[in-house]
Amino acid sequence: MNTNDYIAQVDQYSAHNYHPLPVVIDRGEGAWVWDVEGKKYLDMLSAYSAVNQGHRHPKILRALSEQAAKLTLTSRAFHNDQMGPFLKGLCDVTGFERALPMNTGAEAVETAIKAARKWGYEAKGVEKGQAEIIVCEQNFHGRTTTIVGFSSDALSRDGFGPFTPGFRVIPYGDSDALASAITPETVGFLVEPLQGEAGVVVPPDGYFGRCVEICRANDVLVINDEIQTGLGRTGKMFCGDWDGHRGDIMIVGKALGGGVFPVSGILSDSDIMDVFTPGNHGSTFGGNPLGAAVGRAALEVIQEEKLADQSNDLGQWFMGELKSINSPHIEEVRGRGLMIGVVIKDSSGTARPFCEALQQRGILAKETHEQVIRFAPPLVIEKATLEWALPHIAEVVEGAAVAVG
Ligand code: IF1
Repeated sequence: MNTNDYIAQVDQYSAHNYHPLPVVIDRGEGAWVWDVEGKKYLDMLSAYSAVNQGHRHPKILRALSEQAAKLTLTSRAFHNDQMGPFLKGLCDVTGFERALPMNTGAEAVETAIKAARKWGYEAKGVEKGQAEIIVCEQNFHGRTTTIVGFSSDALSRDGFGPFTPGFRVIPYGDSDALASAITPETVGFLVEPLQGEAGVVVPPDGYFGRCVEICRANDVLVINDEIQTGLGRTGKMFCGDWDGHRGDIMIVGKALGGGVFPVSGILSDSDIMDVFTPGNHGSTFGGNPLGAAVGRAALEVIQEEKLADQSNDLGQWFMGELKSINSPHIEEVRGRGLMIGVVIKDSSGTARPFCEALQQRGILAKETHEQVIRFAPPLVIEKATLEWALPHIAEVVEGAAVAVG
């Protein structure tokens, strides 16, 4: 079978819930992937920052195969020998007292919402059923009906109601709006310290820190969604570290699974985590030994290879190079570390044709929200690789607005 055969098969048998680039990948190594015709591509998406450590990192694969040879799943009805060491490592890295392991990011976000609500009733004294959580416009926290219910993106929410009550939406980046929105029923503020899906939206300097102070002053929990921004992506171990804060509940996922297994979770201290008691929350796979072994290796790789520093140093240089491209189509280049967005002017059409042109040159980048080309390569990428990519990116964005396919 060739590329078209695979795409036709997916077209026939899959739900049409994505519009992928017309490329069929069958191998990955580090920052590179190959298609079924053997063509090599630079991966500038990293599966939306779930492959920070690079494709098939040897240490992570070794952890996967060695654990798979012993034990993969027990459920939490029994203990296993991998979860404790994994959660200790996660608490050591994040500075929180406790962790609750889940699998996907959305599951971890839902877990954080439940924790904040229960804490609101039991610790803050909010009237049962009245808890409110503040979220931001253009948020992306996952695809469950509760989560899309507070999305401001019509595509994510239309047709999936009725939705869960108890959420209030405020503008992103405006800490005064947060202060004004808090009521006695507010139990939490759920926020991305840098918005990914919204198009790599960087808030004003100090925004996250100001929000932490406002929430602390009002007995409101900061629920910090680091699923995409965490684990080195923005040039610090966690994006909140740019403001010196990690929130009261921190949510992690994506790269925690090292690009080989879904691993997510929430971190907090005991005064919050103790709202969970035996039987009132859980999941079949959460804390499974295979994911735990992979999660330990995934964390070790990020620390041992200093991927946060690499992301910061390479990201600063790369963003500077992108900003120096003289293109009639670029509105703005923004981001932090190796989480970068190139905003295409409306007058130049959408970002999609530019991504298709990049694909022709062996670079896989994905548009987000129509106008933004997202550049988020694995953090193990070498500077020489980015130096190779830059002239290709420059030619694509300097050229005539690429014909709409
Ligand atoms: C899709 C977006 C990115 C996330 C943040 C929670 C989750 C995500 C900050 C949920 C997941 C993924 C989901 C995937 C594409 C991708 C995405 F475009 F959807 F928004 F990265 F920007 N918090 N983001 O970014 O984690 O349940 O997926 O494990 O749904 O298309 P998940």
